[in-house]
Amino acid sequence: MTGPKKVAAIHDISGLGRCSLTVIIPVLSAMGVQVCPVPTAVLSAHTGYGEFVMRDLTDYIPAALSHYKKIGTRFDCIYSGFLASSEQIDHCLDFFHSFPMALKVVDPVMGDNGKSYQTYTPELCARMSELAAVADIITPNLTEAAILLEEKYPEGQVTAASMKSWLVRLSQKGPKIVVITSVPMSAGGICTVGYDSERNSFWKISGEYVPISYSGSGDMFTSVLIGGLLGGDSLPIAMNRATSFTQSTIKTTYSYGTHWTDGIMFEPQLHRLKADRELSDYTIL
Ligand code: PXL
Repeated sequence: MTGPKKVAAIHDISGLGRCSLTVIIPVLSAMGVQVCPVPTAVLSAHTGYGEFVMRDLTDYIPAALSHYKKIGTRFDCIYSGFLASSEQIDHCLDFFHSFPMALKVVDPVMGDNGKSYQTYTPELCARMSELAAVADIITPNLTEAAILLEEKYPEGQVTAASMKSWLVRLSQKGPKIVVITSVPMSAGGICTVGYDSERNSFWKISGEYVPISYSGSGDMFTSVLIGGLLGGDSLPIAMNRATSFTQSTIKTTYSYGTHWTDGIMFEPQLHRLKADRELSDYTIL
């Protein structure tokens, strides 16, 4: 009766490289969720290209928020990701505080493979914990989890015990649910690990190792996770849905041999995210 769930997605839009809004909009739309993009920056290509042009939209975010508040917009979820300046932390906090009923999801986008992204200043990384503190759910990759905890990035494989301790320590910063992606576990494979602090339950989804890390994988994972949770999935089912879709699109991409900066070739598989049943089988009376 209420129509699709509505998500305000506070992320950049990058022309080349399939990440952030160019992944989030198609993925959530395919899952029957409406995306209201709140762009943090426009880039000709994501930062992994090394050379790109960028327009910072820091001023735009509070203006858009005022507009949405003025017209009484309601969001079911606020989902933040790649930010262009440390002031945007304050703007995201304003968004979260303005819609207290919305599910607050923070993907603390800061880096990958042990390194922070080119445009991320130490101040922006340091302030990311402020967003994590007000979130219901955070979805760092292993690099971002290490930055949030001020830990060294673990080279090589990690144990289940150390990941459990990281999950608990991250949730003690505020979020009820913590999901860490791209975790090379000593038991084998690349895993997604999750913790629900209210139930004190820990989950692990195992994935196969693929020797390339494509841009936008984290955006895809968190978007499918949100689509699943808004559709009623339990946490482990949403984690499973997000891990298996991301993994299978990564494997498709790998088979074509494209460069990692091109991102995940998800277009051929997008239909798999749609509802099982087409809901257009009515007539007008
Ligand atoms: O997927 C993370 C991401 C989002 N947006 C931009 C990026 C990256 C990672 O490189 O550069 C602009």
